[in-house]
Amino acid sequence: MSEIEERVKEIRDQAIDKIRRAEALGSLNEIRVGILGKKGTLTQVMKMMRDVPKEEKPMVGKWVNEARQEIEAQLAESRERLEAAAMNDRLKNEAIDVTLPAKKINVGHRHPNSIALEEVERIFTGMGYEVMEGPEIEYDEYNFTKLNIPPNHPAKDEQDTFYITDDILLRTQTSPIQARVMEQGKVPIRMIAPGRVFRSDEVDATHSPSFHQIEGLVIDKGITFADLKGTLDIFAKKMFGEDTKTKFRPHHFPFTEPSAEMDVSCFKCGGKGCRFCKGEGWIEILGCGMVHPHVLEMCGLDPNEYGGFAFGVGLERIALLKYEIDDMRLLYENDVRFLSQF
Ligand code: 2NL
Repeated sequence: MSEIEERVKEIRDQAIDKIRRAEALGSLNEIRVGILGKKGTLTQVMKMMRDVPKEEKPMVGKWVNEARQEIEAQLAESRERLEAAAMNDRLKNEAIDVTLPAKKINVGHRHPNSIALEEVERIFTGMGYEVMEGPEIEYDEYNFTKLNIPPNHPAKDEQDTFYITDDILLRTQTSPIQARVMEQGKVPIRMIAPGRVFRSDEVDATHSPSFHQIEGLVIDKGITFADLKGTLDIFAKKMFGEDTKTKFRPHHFPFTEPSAEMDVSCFKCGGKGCRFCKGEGWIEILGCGMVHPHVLEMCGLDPNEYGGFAFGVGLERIALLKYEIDDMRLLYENDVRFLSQF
């Protein structure tokens, strides 16, 4: 056997052995370069062809080509084996256990205020009312003056109202929304004005410096106190149950004349008197009245031509009653364990 033939066989045997024992795709490539690359062992033999006598060249070429083919076949086989192993490893490491319970999705819960507000809105929009909003930061003029609350009125005291400047404040009621709508002069008006209001109160079970109010306003020709009573009676029945009775007690508000407070028969005991209504049989729900002629005038309407009624109800008060919550502070803590009960 010639020296070249022996060298080729030796390269081939060593190569095939190395390739068989390769344990990673990376090292397999290094082995391939070491044999078949530019400076590879088998490539070196091919370069020796220059010195081989002419008649032997075909023979040497054949040995080298055969060795090359065997090496490449072994390379392909090993590559396949290593790729399969790598894939198996990945499948094992990245396996997903589809039998594991899914992660719980926390979707939260609507706030009792929001649920109660939506109900009030549904009742009044069902009677043709529009829902209108306005700014929380208001002019003194819209919050007080146009609502017939004069400069010396106790409600205007800094003890009760958050002032930003002498004539700008945080609204203490949502009536300024209605004053703004009246001022636009598009009559008749049937609207409710829900929103956040602010009063300089200490926090306790029934007070908060920031709470929510829903006011309502109807303006047209020939509106009477009977319209007020009928409308609010329907509201009470839809909100607290069809058996609910209403009672109107005289009251005073600067922006209405006459004014009243409306009670509903206790929806727990039906009016007999219980712990819930503190033995009264009645629960106070809202304030209302016929819009004061001064208010109409200051908002640009002619009181000889137009009139109407208005009312105001505390949203928290409705929510606390409806869901039998005994402390207003619970409504502001936003503890989902509390919220998800309603
Ligand atoms: C209450 C009393 C009330 C009004 C609000 C009102 C608004 C305009 C004109 C006249 Cl623009 N009145 N609003 C009327 C009577 C009572 O609220 O105790 N709310 C919690």
